[in-house]
Parts: sequence; C-alpha cells; structure tokens
Amino acid sequence: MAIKNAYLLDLLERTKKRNPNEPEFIQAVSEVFTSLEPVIEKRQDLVDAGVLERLVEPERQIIFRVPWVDDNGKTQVNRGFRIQFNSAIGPYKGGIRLHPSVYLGIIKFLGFEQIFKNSLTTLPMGGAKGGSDFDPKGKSDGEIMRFCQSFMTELCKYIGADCDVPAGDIGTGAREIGYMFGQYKRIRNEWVGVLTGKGLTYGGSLARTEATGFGLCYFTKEMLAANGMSFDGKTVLISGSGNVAIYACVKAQSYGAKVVAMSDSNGYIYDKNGIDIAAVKEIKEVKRGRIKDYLNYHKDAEYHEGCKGIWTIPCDIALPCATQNEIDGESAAILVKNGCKVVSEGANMPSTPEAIDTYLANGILYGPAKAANAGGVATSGLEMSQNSIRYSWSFEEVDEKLHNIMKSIFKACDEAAKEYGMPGNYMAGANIAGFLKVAEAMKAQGNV
Ligand code: NDP
Ligand code: 2IT
Repeated sequence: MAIKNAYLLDLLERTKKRNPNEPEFIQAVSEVFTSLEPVIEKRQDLVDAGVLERLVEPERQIIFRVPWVDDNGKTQVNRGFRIQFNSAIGPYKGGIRLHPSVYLGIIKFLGFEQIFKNSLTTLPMGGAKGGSDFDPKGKSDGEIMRFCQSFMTELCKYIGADCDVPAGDIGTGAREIGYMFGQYKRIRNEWVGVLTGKGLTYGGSLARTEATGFGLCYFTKEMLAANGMSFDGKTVLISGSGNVAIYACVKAQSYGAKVVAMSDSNGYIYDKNGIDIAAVKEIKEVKRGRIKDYLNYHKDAEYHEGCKGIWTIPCDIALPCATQNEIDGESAAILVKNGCKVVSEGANMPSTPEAIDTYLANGILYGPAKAANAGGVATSGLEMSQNSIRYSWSFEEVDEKLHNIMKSIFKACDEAAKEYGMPGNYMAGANIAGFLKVAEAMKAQGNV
C-alpha cells in the first residue's frame, strides 16, 4: 500500500508530526488514505471543505485518573481514556477496552476506525472509543467492580444516551458494563440507554452477545457467495477465544465449516476433530480460564505456546478475532503458502500493512475489519433503538436485522470498490463507502 497523491501524502506527514509515538493510529490513517486516493481526485469539494484535516483530529480527547482500592487495601491508579472522534452522523459510539497495552495511540486508532465502521452500519452513530490500561486478569470481582465504578465516576460527566454511548471491547463484557451502568444511574439519577451490551434484565438487547461473531460470518458468507464459495466443508482457524471468537465459531460451524484451532494470549489449541465450542464456552465464559484447559476436555487435542503459530496450520479460511497486528507479513505468507483463500477480520486491524499487501497480491478474499466486524456495533445501535422506544425485540427479530445489515455492508463495499475501479478490493470499498457518508454530512454541516 503506497500513497501517491501529494495532498494525502502531505496530510499524512502532518498527522504523523502532530501525533508522535502513536504507530497504531498512523497505521489506521494510512490505510484509509491509501483507499481514498481515487475519491480525492474526483472530489475537490471535500478537500476544500477540509474534511480530511478535520477527520484525523478527534473532536474531543478525555484522559483521566482512575484510582481504586485493591483487595489488600492499597490504592491503585490507572489511566482512563475516552476519545470522541466524530459526531457528524450520530452520537459518539464505540467500546471500552480494558487491557494493560492501552495507551492513547490504541484508543485513537480504534476511535478513528469506528467512524467508518459505524457509517457502514447504515445506523446513525458517530465514532468513539475508550478504555484503560487496567488489567482485568487475576482481579477479584470486587476489584473489577471498584475499578468500573471509579472509571464511570469520571466518565459519566462526558457521556449520555444522546451524546456518547460506550459498550464492550477487549476485557469489557456484560459484567463490567453492568457495574458501569449501575454507577452511571446512581450518580446521574436517570435510567437511560447510556451503555450497550447491557444484561437482558435491564435493557440489553437479545443477540448483542452473539452479534460481532455472527455478523462476521454473515459478512463472510456474502463475500464467499459473491466469489462462488461457501463455508461448507471448509477448514477454519479462529484466533482468540473471547466474545467475538466464540460466536464466530458457533456460526461458522452452523454453516458446515470445520473450525480446528482457537487461541488466547498464551497459546493456541489444535483439534483435528473440530473445536468443541461448548467446552470453550465453559472454560472462557463460566470459569474465566485459559485455552490450555481445553486439554482437560479433549486429551487428543494439541496445545502450543505462543500466539503466532496458529497461522501455520493449513486452512481455507482465517478469522482473526483477537487483537491488532496479530497477522504480520510473515504469517500472511505462510497462510498463502498453505492454501488459505480467505481472511475475514473479527478483531480490529488484526492484519499489518505487509499482511494486507500479501493478501491483495495473492488474490486472497479479504474482509476488512471495519466492514466484517461491524455487526457488534450495529446491534448496539439496535439496542439503542429498543431503549429509546422502551421495548425489546425477539432474538429472531434482532438477528434478522443484523443479518440484513451485514448483507447491505457487503453490498456497499462491493459496489464502492467497483465504482472506483478496484473490483474485489473490499478494503478500499469499505473505506470509501464509510468515508463518503461521513464526509457529505461534515460538508453539509459547515466547518465545525
Ligand atoms: P475479549 O476480551 O472477549 O477476548 C479477547 C481475546 O483476544 C482473548 O482470547 C484474548 O486472550 C485475546 N487477546 C487479547 N489481547 C491479546 C493480545 N495482545 N495478544 C494475543 N491475544 C490477545 O474481547 P472481544 O472478543 O470482545 O474482542 C476481540 C477483538 O474484536 C478486539 O480486536 C476487539 O476490538 C474486536 N471487536 C470486538 C467487538 C465486540 O463487540 N466485543 C466488536 C468489534 C470488534 P487473553 O484472554 O489471553 O487476553
Ligand atoms: O469495535 C467495536 O465495534 C466494538 N467494540 C463494539 C462497539 C459498540 O459500541 O458496540
């Protein structure tokens, strides 16, 4: 991926200077700029309106102290973030990541990507992301609760059902959302849909838990069908074993695929008979254990230390569902050599630029994250709608809406790629289609 347009190159340089030491953010911006070259050449009006200069500068960046008391009575201090990137098409919307690797550059790359992803969903949602360098691993339930309450005590000043609606991401699931929701309600004394991913007894949407993984498979199914393929009988690798990975596995298996490997940050399991997803769910959702524990259920499965090795297993389809930059150029080359035909992204930015170049050069069908994993936030949008009308739809109703949204996302990516002369390049299609809607809205609303 190389940018040739002089205006985009200059803006990228200025963005690098203004945001030093944030390589993930620059990576996300560079990828979008690469795709936008043919748009910028046709749309001088968007250049004149300063749309891109405004897009790469968050509307608001909030960084705050999160003090909490651990089980030994000692005060711990973490750093909290909320980056409200763009509100042109709707209230800020995006998840909260709790992981020790979190710093400004991670939250900014995620917030930037969220702008285009949310635009693709067809629902009115702006882009945002938040999080903290808090490490939930090994913490007691009481420690998690005290952290979440302290985080929300500060965050609640900046969010609201019509302003900014956070949700889950790595390390933030139903438990954490519950504690945050309780604290928001207590401080603000209002019961509103200020968070999504809530429990089903207090305003959560059916199918939100499954949505990102299911949506990934709905998108991938469309992409496969458009290219004369299907999941049926295919060998699939899924990295991660969290929320996205588990429900991607459930749906891929229901489509007749054989998922043979899953992972966590310590290592991966290989089960030549096909992953027993009920065992993975028990290990991860009930016991909060490690993927290695799978061997307690299936003695004939293999466990290997390290995360990268999963990409050396021969497969037809790879679904990275763990974290950013988990497939580098070397792993991508191994996937290609082993006959992999499809990479579709459940995680955000899981492929390095070198990996993406390798996919495109070798005719891999590539489903980019901001399109392929948009089902999670799309269903969050549906949760917001249900909260607003004070009603809840059945699982089947939400799932059907999600399915239709993923179909329309694939169509938008496919058509934009064709229109701008890059048929089959769904990354370019996603970036262009996501961008154009936001750009038109920004232009129409004046220089704000
Ligand atoms: P979870 O916390 O439920 O699971 C994360 C999984 O990824 C775990 O298996 C974890 O392993 C692994 N992982 C996390 N960080 C690393 C790392 N640095 N190296 C290797 N493995 C890692 O998160 P989700 O399933 O919700 O999120 C997974 C990805 O999907 C993220 O990129 C997220 O941004 C993206 N996403 C999530 C959506 C959602 O609705 N939840 C929506 C759209 C995208 P371990 O347990 O060892 O940490
Ligand atoms: O990356 C993502 O899209 C998410 N973590 C979900 C965001 C949301 O608001 O549901």
